Amino acid sequence: GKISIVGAPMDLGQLRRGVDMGPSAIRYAGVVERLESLGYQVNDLGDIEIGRDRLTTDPLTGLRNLEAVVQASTKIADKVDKIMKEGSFPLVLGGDHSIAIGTLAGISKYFKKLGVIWFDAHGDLNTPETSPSGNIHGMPLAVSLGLGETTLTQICGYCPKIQPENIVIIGARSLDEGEKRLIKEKGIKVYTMHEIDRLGIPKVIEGTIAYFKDRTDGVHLSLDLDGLDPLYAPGVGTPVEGGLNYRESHLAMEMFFESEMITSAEFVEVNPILDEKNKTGILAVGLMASLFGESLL
Ligand code: DIR
Ligand code: MN
Ligand code: MN
Ligand code: MN
Repeated sequence: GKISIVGAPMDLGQLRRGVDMGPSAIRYAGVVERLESLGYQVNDLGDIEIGRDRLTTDPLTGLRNLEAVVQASTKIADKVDKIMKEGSFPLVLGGDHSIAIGTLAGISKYFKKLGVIWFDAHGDLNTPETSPSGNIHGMPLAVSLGLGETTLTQICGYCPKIQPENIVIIGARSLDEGEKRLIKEKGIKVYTMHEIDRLGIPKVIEGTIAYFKDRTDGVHLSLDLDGLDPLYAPGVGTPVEGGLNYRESHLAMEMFFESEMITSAEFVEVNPILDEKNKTGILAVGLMASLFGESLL
């Protein structure tokens, strides 16, 4: 198979500096060689250009760096669209999670019913009305559902990108009040850490795969490294205690590989400035290897 890697050095969706170096950290951890060793033809397309004009707050919506995020999202979408057209697997490296707005905009038109796995401590389901921060990285799942700021929901000229019944959130443990309301209102499937603790990760991933089986024709994996416990992924901007451990996360990736269901992926929020000797970048590459079939034997 063919994998096309694209870096999205985005840091405008939140306030911490350094997450724009995420793609470099992941490349330095050897992503290309690791995936090539599994037999893939890997094409690294380099980084998308992200505008540098920060610290603007949209007066109407309170959103930070809105203009620049809209422009970058459009570029990400165009790049991912090209990759899809060529029949290659898009693997996007973040960058903060606002890049998912562009990724999903580029991908979803290739599917009738695209499924999305949102692996994250957070729901990223805020709108300008419910956001406690004004940070767009807390909004990409809502935006993809067509909720919130129009210039974001209308990227690529169509809206919505996904349907609420085709989403599974895994690892949630820090949901804002407005996000909880939206989850209940739309009936979004969520495995919080509570369900993960009760069921165990094998049942959770089997449940996710079974849920997608008949209702989707492709599945995008959007993996925020803060879904893992900060013990294993310290290099993230908004760490939350009580996350998935190392083997649970790898097992999830291994089971997704076995399902043959995943059609695109992104790994986000790697921040080398907050990291310990690139631990989180190295972890991300290991998880990608498991997702693409690296086995223990
Ligand atoms: C919070 C944090 N829910 C917000 N979100 C984060 O600002 O909307 N998402 N960190 O990854
Ligand atoms: Mn996130
Ligand atoms: Mn998160
Ligand atoms: Mn985050």
